[in-house]
Amino acid sequence: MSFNRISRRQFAGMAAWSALGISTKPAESGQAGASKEKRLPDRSLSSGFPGGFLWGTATSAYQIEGAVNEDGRGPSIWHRHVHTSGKILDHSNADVANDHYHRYKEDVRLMKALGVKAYRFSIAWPRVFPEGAGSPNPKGLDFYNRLLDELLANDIEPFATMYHWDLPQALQDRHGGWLSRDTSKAFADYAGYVAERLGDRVKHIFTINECSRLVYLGYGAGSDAPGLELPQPELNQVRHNVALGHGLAVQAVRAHGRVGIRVGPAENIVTCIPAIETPANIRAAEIATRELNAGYLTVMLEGKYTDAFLAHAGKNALKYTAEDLSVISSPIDFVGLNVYTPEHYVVAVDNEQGFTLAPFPASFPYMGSAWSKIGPEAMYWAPRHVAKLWDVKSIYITENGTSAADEPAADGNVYDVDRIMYLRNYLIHLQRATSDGVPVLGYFLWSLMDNFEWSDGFEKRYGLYRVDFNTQRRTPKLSASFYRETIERNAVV
Ligand code: PNW
Repeated sequence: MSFNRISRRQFAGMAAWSALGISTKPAESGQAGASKEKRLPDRSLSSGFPGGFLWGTATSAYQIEGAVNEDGRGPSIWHRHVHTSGKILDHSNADVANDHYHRYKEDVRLMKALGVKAYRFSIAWPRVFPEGAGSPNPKGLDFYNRLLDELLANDIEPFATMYHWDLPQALQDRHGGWLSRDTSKAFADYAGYVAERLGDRVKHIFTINECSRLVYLGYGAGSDAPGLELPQPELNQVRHNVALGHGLAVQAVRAHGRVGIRVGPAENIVTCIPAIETPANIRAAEIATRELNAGYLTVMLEGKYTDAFLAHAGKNALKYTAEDLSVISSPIDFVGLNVYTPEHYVVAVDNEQGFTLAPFPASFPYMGSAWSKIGPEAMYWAPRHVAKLWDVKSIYITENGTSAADEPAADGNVYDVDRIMYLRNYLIHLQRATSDGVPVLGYFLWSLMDNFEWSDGFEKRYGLYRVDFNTQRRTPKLSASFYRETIERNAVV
């Protein structure tokens, strides 16, 4: 029975690919024959990416898995938030979402059809420890065992994120979530446990996804779970505890994972772009990058808070020890960067801080989400600043992508040429970075498929595959073909 269901879906998927004029053969098996060679443009080598550049897609657990009550999973703060806060745009929840928990094999086939060689996913902490700490739930971990086996059988390398915002509700109830360093410690215990059990197959681990967003939107603005609006002193402490959780998890992964396991953060750095690329503006943008990321990447990589950051915190300054700072700055193997948008255009000025942030004109262009300004240069400057400021030798772009209106055309296809425009331009800047020697090793496109977009519910679509949430049917958008071609040629197309 399940065979019939799968093959029907598979067939539907294949039909959709061919409607878009794409061969359904997996890219890597399609050895370029003579006729195929002919249609390749005559590109100079400089337009390509380095050999071995890793192409991937990304998702996160709560946004796709569904099955929130299955196999002993405990509730998360997001489960509570969507069911009680009234803050989700379309009043939806992710109880089912993409039903990936049951359809993961089909979803791995979608990846395979794109030709990606890597997949970044997150592990749901409340599946593994339903109470956040204490007794583990082997059935919850088993889902990731099945997923890993399926990925590896398809030659797709797994990159696991330990925390993509779905904190076990029990830890929120017990000690206010990240307001307490008990949560930082529980996070490290969970990360060590997972590294020990999955480390035979997962070689790359990201600790926390976007510390800055979970702190600000979850505990400051209150739009994300747990929906709190804490005053500044507490918010500072939450931020510090999250950074501490990152550092403790780095240590736990090394202590419990196999020799050679690699670990680092996945941060949405505040990207500062030199408004005009003069040496003075470039220097000013570097200074701004260091200061505006002081509570996150800067302290993780330098082991200290900057003077300006501490002065700004003033009487709200946080409580921490020298030992905390050395934990937070535990050596990492790579930096993951989520790059979506240019936060600031910087101009050098002769003031105390050495820079000014240009105001955004009302005419500045945006993509589909309220915050998503279009600034492809962010994809060049974010990794370049990180490499230059902190001498980081390995960088992954852990997320990049966009929401778009994605209306199916009369023929049923989604011709998302705006998403393609966005991706092409960001990738041109990524290519500029790699050819300048910026050590970016791989790129994970957000997202494999449309999914639950947090407080925007299902109203914003980020996928290469369109998902009909009534039927769970996945259909490739035109951008899926764009990405597949890019991967196949290892060059921007
Ligand atoms: C990321 N910004 O969030 C998250 O990691 C994903 O879970 C999410 O689905 C994706 O991007 C798309 O939103 C961000 O304001 C949210 O710059 C906001 C920003 C950046 C990233």
